[in-house]
Amino acid sequence: MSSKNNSRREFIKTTGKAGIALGLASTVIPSFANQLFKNNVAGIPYTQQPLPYGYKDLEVAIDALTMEIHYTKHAAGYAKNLADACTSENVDTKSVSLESLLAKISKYSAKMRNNGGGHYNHELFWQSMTGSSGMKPANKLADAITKDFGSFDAFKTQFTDAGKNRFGSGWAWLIVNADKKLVIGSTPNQDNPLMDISELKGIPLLGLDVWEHAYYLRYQNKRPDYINAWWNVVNWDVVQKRFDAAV
Ligand code: MN3
Repeated sequence: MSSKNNSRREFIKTTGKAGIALGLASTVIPSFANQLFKNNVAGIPYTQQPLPYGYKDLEVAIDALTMEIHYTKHAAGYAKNLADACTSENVDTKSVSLESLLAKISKYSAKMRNNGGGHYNHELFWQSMTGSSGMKPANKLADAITKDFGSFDAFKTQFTDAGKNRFGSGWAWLIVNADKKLVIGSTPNQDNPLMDISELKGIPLLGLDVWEHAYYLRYQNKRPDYINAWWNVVNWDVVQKRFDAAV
């Protein structure tokens, strides 16, 4: 066969790959969400789940009264309003995962956006904390943190800054982006990186609530003190599982 044909074949192969790469850019969030399920990381259910610890168990970082009000009032409110929005906007919660709903949130109401995000973010937040304080990342996640941020301390500083500098209410995030890299960022209000309207896009591994309701009773205006204490209650086993599923 002539080399001309071969090079044409090469060309088709290459442009074909480029096309797939371009396609991935727009569908990366739903496929990442599906990836989580494939790897047996459970999606976040539409209903509020029991806390994996008691209200008092995170005292080293968050006081029991804040935990109780946060879980039974704020977060419960998001779950209830999400259920209402799903009813009025005809979302079949048995066939549509919360992750894929969030990936198309621009098609729904502001109520769905605020409460779908609010519910998802809080469920992830509760899961990502533990009463066994002082854990650290291990294995592949520890390696990736060192690779993408330089060191664990550099990562912590960058994440802490993302939370400190989020103006008003919102969340700081560690995510895996479309290139399977670890990225730190923040979102306003109850938005999150799964949402198609979010500037920061990827699979959330770890999220920190920096709304005042999350810390005001103990820390008042001192958000950085809350963030510094919060590092002691991060459940790195959970973050590791989400990382393993996302890459
Ligand atoms: Mn909150």
